[in-house]
Amino acid sequence: MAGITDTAEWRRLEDLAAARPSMRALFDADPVRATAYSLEAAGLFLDYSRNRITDEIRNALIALAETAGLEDARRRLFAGERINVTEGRAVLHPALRDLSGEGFSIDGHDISSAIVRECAKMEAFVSRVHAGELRGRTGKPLDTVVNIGIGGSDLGPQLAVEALRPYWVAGRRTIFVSNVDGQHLADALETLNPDSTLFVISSKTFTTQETMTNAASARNWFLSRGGAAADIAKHFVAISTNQDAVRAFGISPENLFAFWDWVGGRYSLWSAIGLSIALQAGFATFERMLRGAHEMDAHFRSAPIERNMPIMLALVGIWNRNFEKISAHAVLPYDQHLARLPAYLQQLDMESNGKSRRIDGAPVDCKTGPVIFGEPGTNGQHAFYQLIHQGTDPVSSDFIAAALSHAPLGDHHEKLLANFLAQPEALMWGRTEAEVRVLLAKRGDKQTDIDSLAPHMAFPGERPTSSILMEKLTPEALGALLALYEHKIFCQGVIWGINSFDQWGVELGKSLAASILPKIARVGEVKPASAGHDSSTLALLNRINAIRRKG
Ligand code: G6Q
Repeated sequence: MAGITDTAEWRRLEDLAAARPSMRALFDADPVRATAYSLEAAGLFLDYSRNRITDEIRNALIALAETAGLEDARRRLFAGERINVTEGRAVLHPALRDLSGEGFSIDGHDISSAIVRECAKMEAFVSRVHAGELRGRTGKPLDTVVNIGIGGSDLGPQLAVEALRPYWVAGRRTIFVSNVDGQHLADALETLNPDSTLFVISSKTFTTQETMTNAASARNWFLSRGGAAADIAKHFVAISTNQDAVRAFGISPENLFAFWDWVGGRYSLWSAIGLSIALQAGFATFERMLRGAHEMDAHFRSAPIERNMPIMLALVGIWNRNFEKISAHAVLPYDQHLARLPAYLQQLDMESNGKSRRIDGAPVDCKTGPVIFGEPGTNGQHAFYQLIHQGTDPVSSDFIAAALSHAPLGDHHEKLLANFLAQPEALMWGRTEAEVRVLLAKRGDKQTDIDSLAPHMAFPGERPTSSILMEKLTPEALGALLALYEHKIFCQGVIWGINSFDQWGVELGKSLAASILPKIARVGEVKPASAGHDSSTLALLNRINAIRRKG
């Protein structure tokens, strides 16, 4: 099967890239460029004008998407076809946010009614906890939730809980425990009262080592603090697709919230995995987030390519990755409540598109997903932005902000927004050495100082950025933003010809440590020298065991 790089559209883009004008030139030539290169959808505004894209390049990118069969792939996704071919699964997270409860099926079997049923179960549970109808073993209200999960069963709920802080139900708190490092759970347990804590064990498979270890330790802690086995039902619930494993853990079916194999882990915050979100911010808030995502789904499904926000964001990414040859992409939310967005998108993007095989098993013929990193603005400005401005490898970036703040404190938000606007401008225009010399002369520097400083203070510019603006970080805006990125990543996967929905690298991680675990000594235990590993692993293992022997 021919790859995407064999197409005339790809070659055309390579030709266009070789002669692409600078951004400075594009902005100088067109005073309304920002209008022509921006879009609005589902309460979000996207300005992608600060990329080295001309009308011709944009048309060629659209042609590339058409050649790659993007519209048909989108249809197949929403039709519930088993597009995750290596796992034989459909990919229907959009069905979870269709509150009308209609229209989604797999192989002719309706799935929407099961979604509606599970949603109603979640809603009833959340309202009974909030009303104090469901209480702990001693009759105390359950005011604290500990979400035990990892990866997709942790990052999404954690991001949303933080992002929705202004909507929190008074008097409630949620703690996330993910790492198998016992310190993570121990730190959380230190702050907990077992009588008022609800443990939410979130695991699609209910076999993940970290989650099962943390869940078992949490249960032991609960039992050692006066809880009886019969009290487990009041303090532990599970969210999983694996009913048998949940039952074997000791959680009854009434306390199990189900989801399905067609919900990928990193796309699961819209399912019952969002229970922690609803418990912290209210079910109505959770529903508003679903509604925002649904609005983006509806836009993605129907808007023509050139007006389609996820597709255009994907095409800009393809341009930067494959034709500008940029291998790192920064996610820069100018919003403290979106502090976990970079980590969330790191998983969503790198786990989905960090692939080097095409769907048909052949090696890919082009670069795929970039390295994603980021921190909230303005913090990042005082740290890694230096490399984005003046490093040897160009980096592309997404700047994200809300025009209105939930915390209108003094002039903080104006200052935040000023930075949100200033950085992309500086990254694009840069500053020539001649401009620096004028600046330094104006401030009265000596000629010798000007000569030595000017090269250091010059910036190359031409660093591509896209800006995403929302009115306010509402549940709807959050939902739309996350759905925007989900669809963007899907579109890029289609163009690169890869399966964005499997994760064999993660599966490897899940099995690798298992063979080494029995060889690690418990503190004070003498373990004979181990074999069967390379000399590096062996030396480290023996050193670890020697230290642990001494205790
Ligand atoms: C997500 C990945 C991965 C997964 C975790 C947790 O798409 O598959 O991050 O979410 O490994 O898996 P469980 O939910 O099965 O515990």
